[in-house]
Amino acid sequence: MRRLLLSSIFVLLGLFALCAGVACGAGSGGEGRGPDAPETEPAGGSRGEEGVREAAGGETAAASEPILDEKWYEDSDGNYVPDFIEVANGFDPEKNDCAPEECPGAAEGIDFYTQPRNALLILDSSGSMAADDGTGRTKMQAAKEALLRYSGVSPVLFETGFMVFGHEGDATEAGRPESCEAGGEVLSPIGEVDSSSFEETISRFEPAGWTPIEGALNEAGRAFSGKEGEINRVILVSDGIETCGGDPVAAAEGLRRSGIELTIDVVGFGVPDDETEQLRDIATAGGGEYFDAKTGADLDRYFRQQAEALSETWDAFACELRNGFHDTICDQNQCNDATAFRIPDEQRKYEYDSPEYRALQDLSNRISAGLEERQRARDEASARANELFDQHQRLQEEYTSAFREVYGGA
Ligand SMILES: [Ca+2]
Repeated sequence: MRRLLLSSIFVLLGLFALCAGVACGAGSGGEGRGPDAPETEPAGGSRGEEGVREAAGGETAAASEPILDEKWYEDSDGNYVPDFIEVANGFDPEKNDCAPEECPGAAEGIDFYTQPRNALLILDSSGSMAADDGTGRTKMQAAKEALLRYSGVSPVLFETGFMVFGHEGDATEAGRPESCEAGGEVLSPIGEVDSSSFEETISRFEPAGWTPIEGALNEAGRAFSGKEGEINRVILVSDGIETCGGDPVAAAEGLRRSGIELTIDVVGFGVPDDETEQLRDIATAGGGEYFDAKTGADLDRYFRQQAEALSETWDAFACELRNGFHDTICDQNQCNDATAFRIPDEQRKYEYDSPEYRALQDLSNRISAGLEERQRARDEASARANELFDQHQRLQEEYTSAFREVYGGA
């Protein structure tokens, strides 16, 4: 449905783009742009009253009294359409009524289609993950199931990697050195997680030792080597705080400063209330968010939300497309009304080619030229949006199919 709607918007955008070049110029008293119509804006980008006064008066007005009534020169918002015409049409002359809608997240949304995207999933395999998740499964079983489902979608959205920590040694004091020194181990380098092999990957470890979060984050930095400047994210799942004496908050800060430009989201899985603070601090230091998963079902819900993130990206992007649509019609209407009706009506009061007639013609040309200039900018944006739309459609098809297979209806 969404796709259909957006396709329609693109068709409409194309139609309006066609109209824009024709309608607004053709109505200007039967004349096209005059030989002395300004081709560009006044130097210095002056678009206020002085700019219009100069334009409307033409060369003859440069050193003399304005030719037309004062109201024809009042243009508070600098779009060349006189204020009184805007008011008559229900527009606010003080501001650009055709300004784009705010689109929070649109820049990130567009980045999503134009930049390489990488994600590293990091899972705690410390001994406490053998505890019950509240539903008769171990926390590890619940975590593996949630990750396995997510691995069916994640590779469509990100080049995905997987790391485990706490999986060596055991949870005794004797097993601590081995567990802590092992730090994090990348079992699937970034780009190598795929739905067909991930089940085998996560069968290779079981809950074992301590919790070397700092070691894992340091290893994560190496896993992103060569991906500087791309979209990089870490999702760290842990059921407790650092127990190997490291400083994971400092490690997260270090990663943020390393030039990799990654974000670290942290999921606390069945973490006691008095232990969530450090995990929250890691997320904050990593420029990411903390999510508290009390149960395995919460954890699965979290990863499902991550899998749904493409929809949010798309919403921001669609907002940008609506802008082009809205803006075109709004601007076009203002231009048409002035150049096809108001100005020709006024011109009929004067002799053809009289100073007043020419001043009005110059104003009409200026309004049309302003619209054309804005239209050119929009055409460029529209071409760009078309390109992104194609990319989006390809990704969307793959994503929808993967999401349905894993989570059911999208
Ligand atoms: Ca105006």
